Amino acid sequence: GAAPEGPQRCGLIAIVGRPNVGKSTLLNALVGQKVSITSRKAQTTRHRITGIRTLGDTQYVFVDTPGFQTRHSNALNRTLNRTVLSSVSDVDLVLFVVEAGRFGLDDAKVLALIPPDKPTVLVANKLDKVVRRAELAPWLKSMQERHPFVEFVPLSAKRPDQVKRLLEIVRPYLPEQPWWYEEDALTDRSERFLASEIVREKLFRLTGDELPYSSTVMIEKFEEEGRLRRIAATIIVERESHKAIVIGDGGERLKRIGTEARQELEKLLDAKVFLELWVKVRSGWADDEERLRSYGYE
Ligand code: GDP
Ligand code: K
Ligand code: MG
Repeated sequence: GAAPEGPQRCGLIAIVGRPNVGKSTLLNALVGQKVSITSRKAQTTRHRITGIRTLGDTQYVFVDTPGFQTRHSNALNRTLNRTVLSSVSDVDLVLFVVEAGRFGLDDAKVLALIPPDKPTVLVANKLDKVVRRAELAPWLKSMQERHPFVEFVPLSAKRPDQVKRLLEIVRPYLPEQPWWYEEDALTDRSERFLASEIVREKLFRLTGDELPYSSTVMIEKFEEEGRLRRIAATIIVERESHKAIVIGDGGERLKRIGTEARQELEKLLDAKVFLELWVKVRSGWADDEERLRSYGYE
């Protein structure tokens, strides 16, 4: 619909938390469409993703971050941590996401990165998994003592009504200023980037725990001809044995990755998609800062 009369509101909101608390799921629910890939694997989100939602007089610009990495120390993880740190400094509000009823060492390490004077909402996600509801109130009280949170919001990122309430809670924290994006914008990332992310999501989902997180996807070709996209992508793995896993018996798995990625891209880009997939072995890429830069990890 048309923009409302009166001043517009617009602001930047960072979504932070340890891996797997549901940040990307929450971002997609806040935006109302998938802009960030999700999976049960801990290092699914590697880039800063912007998701945009315009509702009434307010434009919400969300930044999804890779989870803060605490376990391994290689070049990829150091790069991910720098991305988390830089995303918190210039935002209007932080959504600090945890699993409702839980607060561990990995959560504490991320919370320690948030300056106390930065308005921060505690989002207690996965409420649907909390069995003992009576224990939630004392747990919330204990969280209140850990950090000067401005709001406490228990919810499930999979419940649209509860996510809508979070939007209402966030609204007053955003400044009155003109919108930065078109009313119907969803993300500031390119179609090319979305294509590599969707292929990576299908790769992770269809290989499960067999494939280490260090595999990645490069887009070799992205051509636009009206409502048609011709895309060629290479899946890069560290070993020959990983290549065999990705390809699967008689090429079955690679075919499925390609089919699922193509179907989802056609929905997302609203276009017909031709997708070509290749698999290459490059050992040690996750340890090589120079090479990471060439793959687009700033
Ligand atoms: P991230 O690493 O913090 O971005 O987490 P993801 O968004 O990738 O989610 C990690 C896992 O938690 C996925 O399997 C999600 O489906 C699951 N998840 C996210 N939100 C919820 C929730 O509200 N309830 C339940 N039961 N699972 C959730
Ligand atoms: K994840
Ligand atoms: Mg994520």
